[in-house]
Amino acid sequence: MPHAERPKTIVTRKLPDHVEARMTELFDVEFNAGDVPMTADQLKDAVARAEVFVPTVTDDITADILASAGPQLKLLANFGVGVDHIDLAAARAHDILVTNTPGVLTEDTADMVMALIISVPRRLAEGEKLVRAGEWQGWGPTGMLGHRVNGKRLGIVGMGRIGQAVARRARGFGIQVDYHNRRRLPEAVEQTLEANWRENLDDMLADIDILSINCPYTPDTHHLLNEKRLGLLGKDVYVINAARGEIIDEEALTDALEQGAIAGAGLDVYENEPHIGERLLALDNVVLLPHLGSATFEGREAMGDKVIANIRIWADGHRPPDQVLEGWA
Ligand code: 8YV
Repeated sequence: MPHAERPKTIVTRKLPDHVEARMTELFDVEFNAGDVPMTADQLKDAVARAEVFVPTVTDDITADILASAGPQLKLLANFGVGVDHIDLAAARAHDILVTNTPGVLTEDTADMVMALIISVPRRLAEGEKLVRAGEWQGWGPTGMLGHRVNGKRLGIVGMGRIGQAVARRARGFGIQVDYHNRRRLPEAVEQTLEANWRENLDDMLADIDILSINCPYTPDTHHLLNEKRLGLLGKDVYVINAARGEIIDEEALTDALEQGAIAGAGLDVYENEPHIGERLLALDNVVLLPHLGSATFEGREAMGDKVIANIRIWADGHRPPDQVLEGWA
């Protein structure tokens, strides 16, 4: 059965102009022009009034927030692919569908991972800081040496869309690819990607030069890279994370970096965004980015278009194309 023709839609953050303009044409929509993340009370007020709610990664949609949902709230159309900030069981208990925006940010996120894979071993951020500080004394045969990436072995944890896009790029740079994923990829896909499945994560960690985290954050992947697993990495290994901060025990990672137990890290995500620990900020052997994975004009517009398509198709009485099911990861 079709839902309201212009469903009451509340969006928690400022979206690209094109997306907001189209939403205004189609829905009875409230935006957040100030773009300040909503407080818990504001989120509760919004879910109490909306038929469709559009959150982002900065909104913690807990069972407590959803307890305030009015019976009219039927669709949570997330702007973003990761839905770890949404209590899916609570949404289901309230009969609320959840959708996300898969596919359209794969290439941008993989580009950012690849940028970190190059930047950290080749010391791009350190070099840039040196130049800007006016401290560069000129070229020298042993100046600012880093590690070559060509010929090295990359271990990818999580071989979904983004992991596979990282593998394709890495092969272009002459990097060997191992991967750990709960499910092995079909042989034909493995062959195309030239990627080698490692059933045992710990064994893979002991064999690689660069580790890239590309799995979703779920209760199963909380602190997947903990102190013990960090201890399996060699001292020349680089750790890259553009997935979710909570997959790595950030304190243990900082210890390993401080002690020189690993060579460096490239991080786009953190355990308590936007807070980053002082110890991590003080390190030279890290590149720290502000959650930029999908931050392209093209990607964010495409994410908005997906949100709109999900709402439209749901409003017409159909199952939205990007419905997230429990056990999604
Ligand atoms: C998004 C992301 O920008 O989509 C995701 O899961 O991590 C980001 O790239 C963000 O989540 C928007 O909600």
